[in-house]
Amino acid sequence: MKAHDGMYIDGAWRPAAGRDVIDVVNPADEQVVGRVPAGTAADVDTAVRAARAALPAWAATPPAERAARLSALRDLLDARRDEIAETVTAELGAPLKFSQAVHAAVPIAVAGSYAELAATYAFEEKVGNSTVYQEPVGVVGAITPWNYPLHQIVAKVAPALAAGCTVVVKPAEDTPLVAQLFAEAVHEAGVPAGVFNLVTGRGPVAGQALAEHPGVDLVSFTGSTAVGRRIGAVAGAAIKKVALELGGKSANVILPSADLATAVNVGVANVMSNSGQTCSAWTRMLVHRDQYDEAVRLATAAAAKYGERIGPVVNAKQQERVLGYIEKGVVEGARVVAGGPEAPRELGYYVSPTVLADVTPDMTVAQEEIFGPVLSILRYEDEEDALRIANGTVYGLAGAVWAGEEAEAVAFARRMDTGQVDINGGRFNPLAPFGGYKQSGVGRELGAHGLAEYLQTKSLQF
Ligand code: TXE
Repeated sequence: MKAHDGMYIDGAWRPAAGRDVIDVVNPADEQVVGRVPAGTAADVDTAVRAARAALPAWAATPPAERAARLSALRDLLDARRDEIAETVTAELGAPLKFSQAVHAAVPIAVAGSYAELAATYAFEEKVGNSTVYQEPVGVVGAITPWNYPLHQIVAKVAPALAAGCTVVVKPAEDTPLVAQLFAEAVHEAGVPAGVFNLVTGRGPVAGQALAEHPGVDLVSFTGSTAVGRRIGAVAGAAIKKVALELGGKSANVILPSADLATAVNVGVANVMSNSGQTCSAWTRMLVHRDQYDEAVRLATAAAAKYGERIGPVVNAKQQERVLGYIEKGVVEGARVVAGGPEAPRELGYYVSPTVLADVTPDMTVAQEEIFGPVLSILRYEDEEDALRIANGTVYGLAGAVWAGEEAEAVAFARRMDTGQVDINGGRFNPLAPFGGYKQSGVGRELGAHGLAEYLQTKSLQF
């Protein structure tokens, strides 16, 4: 794969300050597919200075012009969608079809949505005898994970640019190649030098330096709860703004009136998608006790179909972690009805699509984020019990409710402590705000709510 051996800073590819490099490995066959520089605090500092210098002019650029750059960016990503899909497949191991349909298509849609929002958003409004302005927060430090590598970058950069902010991105170590491709597209789109900067590197070095840099006004982070907590603490101490999109343990609540087979099949597909590496995945399926055995039978059959179809997990560490969780589930009394804790292949970091039955709410597999193709099926007695179980984790990112009548599902969803719920399957909406209740995070991404994270409010009274 094509890889740059420098950092994209201030409108050009520049040599890294240090010599450390990161080998990018395809988790499907363990082959090295590229090599990028591992940035240090010095690279981060250069990038943040470039972003600061570019801020006044970009913040003063009319929203229509910012929209035009985003529109050009959307079109450039669209023109390179095959290359995006191939790159994500090479560094994440995702099947090519999935990379095309999701890893390439979703960020293009999100970039398009922000091109429109930048042009139409009310950056100025009258409230009584005041004029209220929405102004850019300033320099954004964006730290992104590997699970949806391009989407995670676009979901931060597009609203930040729409708002008039300038950005430094530190992408995940495992997936820096598509980040470099994105930097090329930003450049070709005519975004002025310094408005967008990319520093590849390791989390505890480059990521930490970015989060701690005094020239950064807002840290937008997506990743593990442990690192998010740390970033939140650093930002809190500096009274810096922060947006955190962290883990999830979302419930898929199948009410007795639902079409059981559809709910189970879609539920299994949701968890296996991207090999389970989705923070919003419906990893806990909640089924009424009278339908429990049938649901387990349906889920077992559904999981069997994914055997050869899903990709690996991202690296050896994640594979070990996911298999360890399955083992722990067994030790704590869960019953494996599909897959299991053995690695299915010699080569590549694969995990078998796994379904655990007889899972109870207190088990580790029902409480902690596994981030692999592992579904836990839990039994509930009645609706109140289902709600208690659904709300009974520290997380609150997403979820699903299935019922015969939409109104019944909506009434249940309104009582869930979670940021996003799909009703009878739902459909992806790039304008719908996405983010967590409780320990799933702070702030929202996507749509107008995502744009608002990058704005601060000023009022003038007359
Ligand atoms: O995450 P990290 P990891 C969850 C998921 C997964 C677990 C571990 O449960 O199993 O996290 O994944 C950067 N200062 N999610 O270890 O380390 C890092 O370089 C600043 C959920 O890969 O949090 C990368 O760019 N930055 C999730 C980013 O943080 C630091 C997506 C995320 O990596 C840093 C991914 C530090 N000290 C994992 N340490 C979601 N919410 O979607 C690391 N980073």
